[in-house]
Amino acid sequence: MSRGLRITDLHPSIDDIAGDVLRGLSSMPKRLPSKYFYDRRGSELFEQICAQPEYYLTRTEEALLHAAAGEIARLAGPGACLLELGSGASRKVRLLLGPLRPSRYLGIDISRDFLLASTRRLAAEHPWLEVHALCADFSHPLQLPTELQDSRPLLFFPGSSIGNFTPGEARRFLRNLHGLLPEGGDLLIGVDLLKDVRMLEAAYNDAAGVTAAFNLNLLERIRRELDCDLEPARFHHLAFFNEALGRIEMHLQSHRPQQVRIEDRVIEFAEGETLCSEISCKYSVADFQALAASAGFAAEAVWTDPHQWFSLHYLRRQPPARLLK
Ligand code: AVI
Repeated sequence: MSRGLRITDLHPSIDDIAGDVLRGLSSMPKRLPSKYFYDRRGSELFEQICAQPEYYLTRTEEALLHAAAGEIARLAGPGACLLELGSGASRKVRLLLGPLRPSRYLGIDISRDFLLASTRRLAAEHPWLEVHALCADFSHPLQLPTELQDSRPLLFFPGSSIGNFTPGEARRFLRNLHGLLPEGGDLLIGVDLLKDVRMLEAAYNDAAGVTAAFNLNLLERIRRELDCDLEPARFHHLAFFNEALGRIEMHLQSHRPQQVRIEDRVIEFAEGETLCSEISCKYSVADFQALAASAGFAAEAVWTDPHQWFSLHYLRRQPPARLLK
């Protein structure tokens, strides 16, 4: 008998999306928040990206999780409450459930339909597990459902999604997680590492064009959900490594001069002008540990693959007194 699924829905409203899009497109240089990639189609395309031969991140992190699951279970102890940020298809967490035997699982994602489908599947496949779903934009401070507030949590944030924040934003985000976790709460986080530029750029320019479709789907979503005359076909995908900032940048580049009406505003694009749709920061192990320490998390363990492509960090929340100002 499945223990069923408990759902909390805090999906962003159309007004939130319109406000964010207009703010981003009115700024110089133009940008859009990458969290809006993940409508149903975007989440499906992201799953396809993860299977592309050039996108080494997913398979490398999964191999690390597989190898480290026993040690992770030992560090977390039995009966923890496993919370997953950006749970998507809840695939990676399956590698932990057997060894960890958590008392509860909470999947947190901004993509509502995708979250509900994947947590329903997880609940049906693991009848012994209490499964919760929280649809929320976790780039804002989170509140856990009340029934989970008294359990000992292990927060799982895989995929190097922390790289989609600037280092300053990442520090603020980690501080928010520090505030969310009780004393002794732990954080298991996947972080992509700096490496050869050609390999990094290939991962965001796959030969099958899936990343390009994922990037352009952001415009498709805006065209569909907001009152506007945006034409995705007038833009193309661009991804490159910014050496100075140690990050991949994804942009959408306008083929020609154009005016786009969104709600009651007109946005002008020059020929070749780009809007930045995502950054993906890459770290060294030491730099990431220093960032985590500045947000109140101490390194308990770190695993890397033999090529040093990807890292998995087990961090322990420190008491607030040790937080650096
Ligand atoms: C979710 N995030 C960690 C992915 C990344 O690699 O930054 C999103 C992505 N964008 C293009 N490909 C994958």
